[in-house]
Parts: sequence; structure tokens; C-alpha cells
Amino acid sequence: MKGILLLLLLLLLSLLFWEPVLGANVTYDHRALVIDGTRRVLISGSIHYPRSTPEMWPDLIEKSKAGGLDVIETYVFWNIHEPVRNQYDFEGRKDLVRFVKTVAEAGLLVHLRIGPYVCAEWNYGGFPLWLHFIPGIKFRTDSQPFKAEMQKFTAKIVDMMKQENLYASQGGPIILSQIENEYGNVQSAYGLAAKTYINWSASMATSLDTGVPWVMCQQADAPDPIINTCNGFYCDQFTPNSNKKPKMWTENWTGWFLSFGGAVPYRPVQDIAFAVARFFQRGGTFQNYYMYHGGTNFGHTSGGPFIATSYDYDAPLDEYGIIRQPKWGHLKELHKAIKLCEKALVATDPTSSSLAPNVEAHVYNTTIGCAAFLANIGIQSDVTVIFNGKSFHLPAWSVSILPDCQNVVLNTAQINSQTTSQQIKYQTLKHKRTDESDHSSEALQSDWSFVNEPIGISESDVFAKPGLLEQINTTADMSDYLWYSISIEISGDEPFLFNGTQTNLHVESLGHVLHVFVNKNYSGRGIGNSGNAKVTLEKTIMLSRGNNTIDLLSATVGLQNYGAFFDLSGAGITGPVKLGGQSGSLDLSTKEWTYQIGLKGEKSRQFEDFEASQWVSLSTIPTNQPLIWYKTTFDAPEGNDPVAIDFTGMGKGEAWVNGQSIGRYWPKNIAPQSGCSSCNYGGAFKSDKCLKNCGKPSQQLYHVPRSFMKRDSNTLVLFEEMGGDPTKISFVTKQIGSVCAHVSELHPGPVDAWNSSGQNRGTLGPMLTLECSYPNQLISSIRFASFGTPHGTCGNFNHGKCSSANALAVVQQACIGLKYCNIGVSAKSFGDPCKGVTKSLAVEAVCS
Ligand SMILES: *[C@@H]1O[C@H](CO)[C@@H](O)[C@H](O)[C@H]1NC(C)=O
Ligand SMILES: *[C@@H]1O[C@H](CO)[C@@H](O)[C@H](O)[C@H]1NC(C)=O
Ligand SMILES: *[C@@H]1O[C@H](CO)[C@@H](O)[C@H](O)[C@H]1NC(C)=O
Ligand SMILES: *[C@@H]1O[C@H](CO)[C@@H](O)[C@H](O)[C@H]1NC(C)=O
Ligand SMILES: *[C@@H]1O[C@H](CO)[C@@H](O)[C@H](O)[C@H]1NC(C)=O
Ligand SMILES: *[C@@H]1O[C@H](CO)[C@@H](O)[C@H](O)[C@H]1NC(C)=O
Ligand SMILES: *[C@@H]1O[C@H](CO)[C@@H](O)[C@H](O)[C@H]1NC(C)=O
Ligand SMILES: *[C@@H]1O[C@H](CO)[C@@H](O)[C@H](O)[C@H]1NC(C)=O
Ligand SMILES: CC(=O)N[C@H]1CO[C@H](CO)[C@@H](O)[C@@H]1O
Repeated sequence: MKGILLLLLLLLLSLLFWEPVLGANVTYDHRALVIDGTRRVLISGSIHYPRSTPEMWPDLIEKSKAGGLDVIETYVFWNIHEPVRNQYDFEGRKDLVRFVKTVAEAGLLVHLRIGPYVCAEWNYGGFPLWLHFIPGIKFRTDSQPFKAEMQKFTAKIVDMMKQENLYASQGGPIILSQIENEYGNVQSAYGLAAKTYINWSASMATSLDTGVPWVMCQQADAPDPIINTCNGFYCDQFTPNSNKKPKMWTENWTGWFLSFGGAVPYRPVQDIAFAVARFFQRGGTFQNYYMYHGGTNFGHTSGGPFIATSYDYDAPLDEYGIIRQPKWGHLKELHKAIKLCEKALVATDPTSSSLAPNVEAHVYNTTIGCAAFLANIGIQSDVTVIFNGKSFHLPAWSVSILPDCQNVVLNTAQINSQTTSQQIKYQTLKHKRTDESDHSSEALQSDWSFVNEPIGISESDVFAKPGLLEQINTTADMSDYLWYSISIEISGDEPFLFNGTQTNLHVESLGHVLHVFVNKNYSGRGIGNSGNAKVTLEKTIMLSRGNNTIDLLSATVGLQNYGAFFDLSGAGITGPVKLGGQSGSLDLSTKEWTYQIGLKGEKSRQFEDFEASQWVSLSTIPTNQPLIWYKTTFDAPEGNDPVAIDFTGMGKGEAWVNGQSIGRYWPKNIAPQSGCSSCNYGGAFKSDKCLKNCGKPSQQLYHVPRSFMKRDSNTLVLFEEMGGDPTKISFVTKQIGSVCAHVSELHPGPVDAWNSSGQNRGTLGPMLTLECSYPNQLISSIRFASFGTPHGTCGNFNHGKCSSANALAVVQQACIGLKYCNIGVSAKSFGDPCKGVTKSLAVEAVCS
């Protein structure tokens, strides 16, 4: 008894002492999130942990911090954590706790968007497929079986975070959590049950007692105490549903995602900077970039249909983790400018006034300071206005930020940030670092070996059923592939035949890709697209007298992730399937079909079966043949630069490096020729406003993370579905080519030189900064320098009519041999080559 009392006492004591001293109190009021009693302006950015590798996380997070972020946001991806009901996986790229701790170690905060519906261009919106098979379940509505599973997973994640003391209330980095996701966009389709479901989600989340606030994005009726937040390209017009809640922007799309078959979307940084500045101008205090690093959809994680493997998103950090300039740099300057305003911003609501048509001023005038935002929302014309007794020039579609209500530290349309040109270095696939084992007999063989994937039914665990089965219901997404096979006896006088042996085959499928084989011979295919996944195939085929087999291979390319009832959209051949001639037809839709889920090579795990004897080596391997596995070995490219494979020459398929899938590849899917006309940053952005790479493969390069490779003897396995030539693929490394900057003499100068009292301006003025961003690199030469009226872009600068003769010498003098240099952009440094003309300085430098 005494022992137990002592134990209890010890336990009580340990609890008392264990009580985390550093726990932060996160609440909110109508202005902002309040952390330990202080209202905060917070800049956040999305990085999804499974879209990169744990080895990449520290670098991505450091670059985010250097870019001025306070918070890292991520969704939690249910389907990778609970692939089989009640069997959890948090290893490797799925190690959520390690990711949150990595963010904490960098000194940043976390917004954990649990969902568990996440959309995110992620397979099935993040739902595990087994959920679909629970009897009576209806997703995202007032359905008991759904709510039970949603609660179980949400509580599981919250418990994991609590166990590791990761909530701010426990001294951890998590200051915010999200339940559900953009439900308001689809809510009306779910009728009255929707409201009950949202009320339930809110109270379920609140009851988990995380000690930090919850948000619901795009949910105008989010019940208290949940904060409703805004997602979109612009959120300045948004107001929360209560004057007790702050104005928060949880998804500001920094670009857009890529689809197979589409051109590459991008968003000019002047427009994002404009959107962000407008949000803070009009009372916002929390803003999240979706995405700050997009990354890669490895394996079968991409949503769809037809979401590409690259999820680059034109984000400030590119797919490979390389800083994307000038986006990263200009937003960094913007964040500094906003932070200079923080005290005034959180102290009051802004007062607004109109200074001219299309020009709005918002002033945060408080006893502890005054900050102002001046916006020209006109698309066409620059405007000059008088504010606070001074004159200000505002370019079209721009915001000027005045942390002291008097001096402009930044205008969103004026970029004073370095750009970098990326160099892609091609490397031939090196099969052996050393030549010691180079026997002459091997020299006769190709470096590739292959295995044919059988056409049609090849396995024993197949089944036959009358009628056509919906694919996702049948495969449970265990594979992209489902074979539909039928055999028919032909005597030669059937009314659906013409010219003796020909007939028209008609197949209708919900998508996404369909291949037809007649008597084991390839006879045609149909391919859907991201706008319409459905495939209707009409094809003249040859049959022969006697027994004929028709094998239809249906493939999915990422499961639907968005929309009301998206989980029920289905895929595969649902019919009709008909044979037809002039005098008759035969409907095969209700006949008995034989089904095989997945490929033989998937079942035998061909992609990790490196030594197996069935791999065939020949001096010439078969190419341009559908359904074939290829294998080779390679040494990793030297150095530490990010690595990709250029799949030019291949059709469509999947690739594995040392058994790990780097995702689906599809270089033969080409973007339309048109739609890439030049894009002006001014005016409202939409996802197809700015496109590049028209007429080219949607995705040609595929990321191979360094951590997937060893130094030597790596194995690359490809499954090629349509036909290609693997000897044409090559490895590339991505490197920073040169760094450039182009700054006008009208630019207000670096934000660093400012403080919220507007001090320091006179001493600096406009500056051009060059910096080598990689460790151990210095500026080694200046490729171009011009002060006057230079034009062009990084790598292609040209002198204008007006050009100072000494620019190159001045810049060389100031920069060579340094990691970082600053040059004043004015006639003081260069002399005046053309009086009365607005001049600028353009420089291209090489780091090595
Ligand atoms: C947390 O802060 C709120 C207001 O900011 C205050 O009402 C509350 O008492 C604080 N809670 C704790 C545990 O300090
Ligand atoms: C949802 O909750 C609100 C209060 O938060 C209540 O007014 C409303 O009646 C509830 N609706 C349903 C359908 O439960
Ligand atoms: C801020 O308020 C003070 C005191 O009311 C006033 O004198 C000043 O003009 C205001 N500043 C701006 C920029 O509105
Ligand atoms: C049948 O064959 C003839 C001669 O080869 C050809 O002209 C005709 O178009 C064919 N009929 C159909 C329906 O294809
Ligand atoms: C297979 O189809 C091709 C044309 O697509 C044809 O040339 C070839 O003869 C066919 N082979 C068989 C065995 O039917
Ligand atoms: C036709 O061929 C298929 C595949 O070879 C076979 O399974 C089937 O039994 C054959 N049917 C007849 C009637 O011979
Ligand atoms: C999947 O099967 C279920 C019954 O098992 C059915 O209710 C549902 O409609 C099917 N879905 C599709 C898309 O065919
Ligand atoms: C701004 O900088 C000036 C000059 O360095 C300094 O005197 C002043 O105190 C600073 N003001 C603030 C608010 O930091
Ligand atoms: C309403 C809407 O378009 N939502 C999209 C916002 O962007 C995210 C990320 O790209 C998507 O997941 C949403 O579907």
C-alpha cells in the first residue's frame, strides 16, 4: 500500500515537473492569431512531406525559413498511413513526426491540416480505398460508418502529436489544425445532411482537445470556435463569419499543378506579390502559400485523373528543392516589408480611402506606429497619387508598402531580386564506374535486358463474370491495370462481319486509358484527358474463323480527388462493347468476361527482382513494343546536384530505382500547340492564364532523389505500356548556371536597409545584389553588365541604346571573388550615359 502511495506521489511529482514549461497559449481574436498574448502576422508555406524525402526536408525547411516563412503547412495523407484498415505506416517519407520535428528544429511553426479529406491532387483525395468497401458508407456526409473511421484516424493523428508533445500548448511547433477541407465548395450536393456533418466534424475536432485553434477552409458556416478561412488566387475580399475571428488565407496558389496532356502552368511573381500585399492591406494576418515546395508524386500517389508525376507547382522552391528566382527572392523581400508593418497591422483595423479611380489606400494608424498600403488595381495604367502630403508612382496592378506611412520600401511590381538560370547537364547512362569486369562476351550484349508482359489473362487467380465490371470496385486500386477478356467463335457468316473477317469494335469506358488486343495482337487504344476521362473507341478489327480472343486492358492514371461524390466517379470499361457491321451487331456487354487484376510482372514484383533468370539479354532488345519490362544498371551521376531521368523516347509506364517507384512516366503525352501566348502579370490570374511548353511533352524529366540511389550499381526497371526505346533515355543533373539581377534606378532599395520608422533610406537607395546561393561558391566572372537601358532576360541580356562604358569594370571590381556583393544603381557609380532617361543596371554573373 505504501509502495503504491509512493508510486502515486512520484507520478504526481513527475507530472508536475514534466508539465512543459515552454507551452505556448495559442488563441485568436478578430485581428489575428494570438500567441502568448501577442497578436501575430504569420507567413506560412505548404510542403507535403511525402512529396520529397526525409533527406531533403532539412534543406527545404531552411530555404523556407530563409525566404521569410514563419509556418510550414502540410496535409496528413490518410491512404499512405493506413493502407490496410488498422495497419499503420509512418516510415521513411511517411514519417510525419520526424517532419514536424524537423520543422521545429529549424525554429518554425506548423499548421497541421489533418483533413482527413485533403484533395491535394492526391490519389482519391487521400482516402484509403478500403473505405469504399465498408457496407453502407457514404463519404463526407452524415454517415455513421464514415464518421466512425474519420474520427478514428483524426484522433490517431492527434494522439501521435500529443505523445510527442508537438502541440504548441505542450511546447511543440503546431499552432493550428484543420478539419475537413473545402467542403463548402461541394456542400450543396449533400443536402441537409451536410450541415449535420459539418457540425459533427467541428465538435469532434474540438473534443480532441489539442489546445490550439482549428480551422475549416472554404466553409462559410464553420461553427464556433472553428475559424473559417479562405483559399484562392486572391483572398483580399474575404471576411470570416464572425467578428471574433481573424482573416486567414490557407491556400494561396503560387502556381498550378500539371496534368499529363496539358501545358506547364506558371504564375508571375508580381501577381502573387500583389495578391499577398492586397490581403494584408485589407486586414489579413495569416497567409499560406500553396505550394511553397510542390515536389513529386512518387509511386501511385498522384490524384486525377491525369495529374502528372511532377508537382512542381511553379512554387518558390522547385520540384528538386532548388530556389526558383526571382519568385523566392521577391517574396522574401515582400515578407520583410510586411513584417516591418506588423506592430501597426495587428494593433487596429485599417481605414480605407480612394485616392483616384482604381487606387485604394489602407492605413493602420496607431499610437505605436503607422503603416500604409497603396494599391493600383487598374490593369492598364500606372498612376501617380498624393498620399500623406507626398507624391507616389504606382505601376498598374501593384501595391506599395509604406511601413512608416511615408516611404515606400517595396512595390509588388518592381522586382529587385536575383534570377538564376538553371543549367541542365545531360549525362550518358554510365553502367560501370570501373571497367574491371568488362568481359568481351558482355560487350556483345545490350546494357538492357527485358521480359515480355503477357497479353491477356496469364495468371491463375482470375475470375469470370457475366457483364462489365467497374474498375475501381474490382481492383480496389491494387494496380492501375485490369484485363477484360472474352473469346468468341467465328464461323464467317455472322451478320456483324463484313468482307469476310472484318468487324467494327466499339468500346465505351469511363477511362482513363484503354488498349485493345485481338488474338494477342495490338489493335488500337483510346486515351482520355483531364477534362474528360471517358474513352470511346471505334476500331475495325480482323477476326479469323474459329476461336478469337479480345483482350481489353484498362488503365487508371490517378484516382479522382475533387468534387461532390468524387469517390464514386468510377473507371474502366462499363460498356457497351459491341461488334458491328452493315447488317448486324453483337453486344458483348452482358456476356461472360474473364478478369485479371494487375499485371503478371506486378504480382511477381519484377521491379525488385533484379537477378531473376527470366530477364533476357540480347544484343538488340525489342523496342516500340507494348507491354514490356526493361532493366539496366547504372552508377549515380557524380556530385550532389539533383538528378532526373529524361524519358524522351519512351511511351507511358512506370519506373523504379532500386525497387522504389519514382512514379508514372508519360513523355509521349504532348501539350496542345496553342494556349501559351505571352502572359502579362496584370489582371486577375486563373489556372490557364500563363502556360508554357505548348506542343512539347507535358513532362519529360522525372526526379530521382539522391537517397534512392547508391554510388554504383543501381538498378533501373521500367514497365512500358505503349512502346518505346529505353536506349534513348538519359540522366540529367540540374545546376545553377548563372545568377542575374536587373534593377531600376527608381527602385526603393533593399528592404533590409529599412526599419519601421523609414530610417536609412538616404544612405542606400536602389541597390543591385548578387549572391551565390550554394555553399563554397564565389562569383568567378561577370558575363554581362550594363547601366543604361539594357533589355532581355537572364542568359540573354543585351545593351540598349544608352549604355555606360565602364559598367563591366565597375561590377567586376565590386563582385569578383566574393560570395555576395551590392552595387548602387545610380549615376554615382557609373556616370550618366543619357540624362533624363530612366536607367537600370543588368548583370549576369557566374558562380563557381
Ligand atoms: C490564453 O490566452 C487567452 C487570451 O489570450 C486567455 O484568456 C487564457 O486565460 C490563456 N490561457 C492560459 C492557459 O494561459
Ligand atoms: C449546427 O450548429 C448550429 C450552431 O452551431 C445550429 O444553429 C444548427 O441548427 C446546427 N445544424 C444542424 C443541422 O445540426
Ligand atoms: C495618423 O493619425 C494622426 C493622429 O490622428 C494624424 O495626425 C495623421 O495624419 C494620421 N496619419 C495618416 C497617414 O493618416
Ligand atoms: C471491303 O473491302 C473492299 C475492298 O478491299 C473495300 O473497298 C471496302 O471498303 C471494304 N468494306 C468495308 C465496309 O470496309
Ligand atoms: C498483327 O497486326 C499487324 C498490324 O497491326 C499485322 O500486320 C499482323 O499481321 C498481325 N499479326 C497477327 C498475328 O495477326
Ligand atoms: C478459346 O480460346 C480461349 C483462350 O485460348 C480458351 O480459354 C477458350 O476455352 C477457347 N474457347 C473455345 C470454345 O475453344
Ligand atoms: C461499386 O459497387 C457497389 C456495390 O458493391 C455499387 O453500389 C457501386 O455503385 C459501384 N460503383 C461503381 C462506380 O460502379
Ligand atoms: C530605425 O533606424 C534608425 C537608424 O538606424 C534608428 O535610429 C531608429 O531607432 C530605428 N527605429 C526603429 C523603430 O527601430
Ligand atoms: C476550389 C478549388 O479550386 N480548389 C483547389 C485549390 O487548389 C488546391 C491545390 O491546387 C486544390 O487541391 C483544390 O481543389
